Amino acid sequence: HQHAELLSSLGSAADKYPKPEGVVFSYGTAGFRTLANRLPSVVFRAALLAVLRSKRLEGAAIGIMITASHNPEPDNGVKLVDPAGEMLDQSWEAHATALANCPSTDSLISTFTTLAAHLHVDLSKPASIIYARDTRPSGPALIEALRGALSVFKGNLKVVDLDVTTTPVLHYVVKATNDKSGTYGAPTEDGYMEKMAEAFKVLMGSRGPLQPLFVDCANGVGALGLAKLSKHIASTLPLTPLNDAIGTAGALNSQCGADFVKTKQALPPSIASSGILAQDGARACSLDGDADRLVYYYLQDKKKFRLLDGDKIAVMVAMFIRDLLKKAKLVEGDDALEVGAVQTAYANGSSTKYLNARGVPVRCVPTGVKYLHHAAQNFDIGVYFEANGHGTVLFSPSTISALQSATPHSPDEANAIKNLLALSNLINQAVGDALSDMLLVEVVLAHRGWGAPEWDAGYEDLPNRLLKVEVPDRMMFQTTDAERKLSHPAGLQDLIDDAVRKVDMGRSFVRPSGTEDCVRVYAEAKTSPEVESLASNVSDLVKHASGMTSQ
Ligand code: G16
Repeated sequence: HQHAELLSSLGSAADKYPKPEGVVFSYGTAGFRTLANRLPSVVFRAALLAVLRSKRLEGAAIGIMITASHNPEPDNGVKLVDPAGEMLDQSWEAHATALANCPSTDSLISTFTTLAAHLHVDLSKPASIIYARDTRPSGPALIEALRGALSVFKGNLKVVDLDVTTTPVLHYVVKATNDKSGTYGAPTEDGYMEKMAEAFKVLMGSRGPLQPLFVDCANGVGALGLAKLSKHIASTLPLTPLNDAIGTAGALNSQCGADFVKTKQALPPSIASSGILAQDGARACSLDGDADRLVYYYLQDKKKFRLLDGDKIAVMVAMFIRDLLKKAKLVEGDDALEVGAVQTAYANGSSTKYLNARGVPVRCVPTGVKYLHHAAQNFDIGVYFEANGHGTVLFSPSTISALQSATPHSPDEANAIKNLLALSNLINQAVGDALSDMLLVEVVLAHRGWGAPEWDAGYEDLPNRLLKVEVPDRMMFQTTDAERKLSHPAGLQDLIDDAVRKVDMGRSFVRPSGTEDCVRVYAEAKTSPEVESLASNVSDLVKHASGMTSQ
């Protein structure tokens, strides 16, 4: 009887959010992402799945984030967060896709019922949902659709609305809410800021105040997070927000933000024209639209743009942590702890070579935080960053216990252990966070006594180019070998290999984007002219294979 009532109220609620005709949805690299006006039904159905998952997991809190991160303002998206603060378990992505594509309310109800049975979900169990959105103008309407779905479950559902906040804050709150030990931190945005600020103070000790840091907020929700964080740490690290116009229509991610800087390999025009980076020792960083990506940059000799991307962050952080482990006498013998790095095919060849040469093991996985995160969990301390600035550092539970119970034999050892533990509190253990990563970078620079140029001097990036090619059907491009090779269309990989062989130190790969309707082409080579020609040749091959050109 109860179930019949539930399904009937589900039917009436779902009628308000019909699936648009002629669109096929797919749970991609970071959930569903497309034009916002296509998404109300998708958000409604994603919320249904979140409730099923929570019920299946004995009422553990599941997160729902409404964001399209780096995508243009007219887009939006929805993704689900698992109880440990990680991305939705991959085996459930297909269920999200199935619900999203049901053509009618009837088929939605029957798919929902089938899924509940197949997944052994007891619908009478309690559930708990935590949700948030970024600053996109389309957010409130999508939140309405989300609430429409949650309203179906009435009293048996606990709901926390975090309102407008960053993606990493949502992940943190989900993790902290489900943390039975009660040691991870208070499950609120304030709790998160306090936890980070406290760890930052321990790590900085008597260092600072530092020179002000310019922070490009991509005109997105990071501006709000930055202002909150700033209250806690401004006396040590003064932060100057740039591109923080969250209320200006069309401004989000436009000509600014981490994706713009990384892809264009240039300053946001607003920063270039302001001249602020010509000051002595000036450094700046860019967040993306939901503040989970970070890249740094500065002007060499006050003129030349130099990018310090996710690879540069990974290398600096991995070497810093390894040095702390050495100081703590934890790199040899039975107690040895290993630092490893996880990258994707986009990692600059020079960064991989640098890490390999210094004995840091490196694994390559497909694009997407979900893949990097899981691979990083196989190391005692796993440093994972995508070149585009997504990343974090994971400390395994046994590493934390080993650090907590280690007996130092000197003040230096004690200090190193204290700093390693503080790092595990500073760095978001659920997902990469631009703000947490920014504090991490500043801590390492302060400990090393470096400015941006000294950090940059570690290795020289191979010239590289990332292009987008809009094709009629991006799904005809299928990859293998952690996206480094194409398996389909047949024969295309051989042509790419031929193009690569024509340039010195060449490398190139092609993959369909999981967040935008395009194919991405990456190329690197010894010189800029060679990389430009390689990228353009491979793009031409892609267009030809798509039937867009005749030769
Ligand atoms: C998302 C994912 C990232 C990925 C990026 C681009 O980032 O979380 O792991 O690198 O999309 O993916 P693709 O090349 O498949 O479009 P964000 O910042 O947009 O959430």
